Amino acid sequence: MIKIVHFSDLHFGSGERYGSINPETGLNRRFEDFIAALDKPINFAIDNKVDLAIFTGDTYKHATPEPIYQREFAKRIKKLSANKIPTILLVGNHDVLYRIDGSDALDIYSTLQIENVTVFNKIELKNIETKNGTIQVISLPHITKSRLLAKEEYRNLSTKEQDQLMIEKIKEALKGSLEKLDPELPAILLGHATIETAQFGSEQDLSIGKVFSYPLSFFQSTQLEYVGFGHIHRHQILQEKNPLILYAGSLERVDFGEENEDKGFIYLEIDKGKLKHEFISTNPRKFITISSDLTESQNPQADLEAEIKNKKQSGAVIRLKYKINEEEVGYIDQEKIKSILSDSFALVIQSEIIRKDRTYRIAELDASLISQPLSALEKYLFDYTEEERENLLKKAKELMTYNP
Ligand SMILES: [Mn+2]
Repeated sequence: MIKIVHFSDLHFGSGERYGSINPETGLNRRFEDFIAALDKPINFAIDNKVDLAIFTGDTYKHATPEPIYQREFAKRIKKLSANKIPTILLVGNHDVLYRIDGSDALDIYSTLQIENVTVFNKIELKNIETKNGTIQVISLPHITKSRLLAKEEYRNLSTKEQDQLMIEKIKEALKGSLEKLDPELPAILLGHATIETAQFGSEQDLSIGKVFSYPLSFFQSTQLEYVGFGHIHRHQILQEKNPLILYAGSLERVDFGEENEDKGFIYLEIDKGKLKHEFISTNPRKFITISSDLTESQNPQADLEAEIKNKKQSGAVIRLKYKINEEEVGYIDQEKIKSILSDSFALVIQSEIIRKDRTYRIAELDASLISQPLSALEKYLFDYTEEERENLLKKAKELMTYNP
């Protein structure tokens, strides 16, 4: 039996707008969250002495990461290597620079030939040796046009035709790899891409890009034990068995779009013809939206406080949204609200002020009344009490006839 940990879409450097600098470490506190999230699969792999660790791409926010992001990732890869856990790094779209040199953010691990680390940056079939036997790995990293197509091949094609040509070529390459598989040994396919039937999370924010998608049928080969993908941040299972096809999902939340998505990694036990899998949560930072419509409220402050106390959780990133009538804005004590929420990890307050628009309700108040200002005023004051209206009209008359 081969034990595997599969994690994906780390994106160091993302989501930091909800973090402040920790003065003790000098690091953004959200970056510290992302590091802690990465430590979960790494430590799990070491504690459980797994046979193989897999990362399916998107290491950083960009392919030109700051040294601090590189260092913290490298430390963890070094840890796996030092514990003699074979580790696969598959190149994702955020790891690639769109340049002709074909370099990527994971290159350094193959260039330095880190022991027990294998980088996959093209479609290929490789045998990985583990302490419990050989496993065959077919890789489908993020594919760039310039790597796959010769210029003369696509020069005269539309973008759609180019994509079609690429998909055809990739299909052929995958078929070639599948045909070469040894049926006696377990086989897995690892990818970083969009599969047609997958559901997106909120990663549009991370410029997931206009990358084409593959039909699920490309991966429905019974020669495979497991198909593990990265790219889409929402963990999801696309096919339960023969083979199991899934997205591991990302390790931490980036924004409120992921409020209701759990984050984690995959633990697998593979025997030829048998497979067990489990999603293990990283217990990502909580994101909580508290919404309150106070436009009908008799006591906006009290109602808002009640709603906050009902939903708040200490240590969460809180987004407080409330809707309030313009004339009641002054009843909200912002400082008190902030102090109630002072144990939040981060706080965003968004108030929507409903302005009373009088004109739209007063149909008769039109240009014909220009020569009769007092009648116009009377109509304008339609929602005042009788007494107020008489008072105001009296004052208006006084003003109009005022003669110093
Ligand atoms: Mn990606």
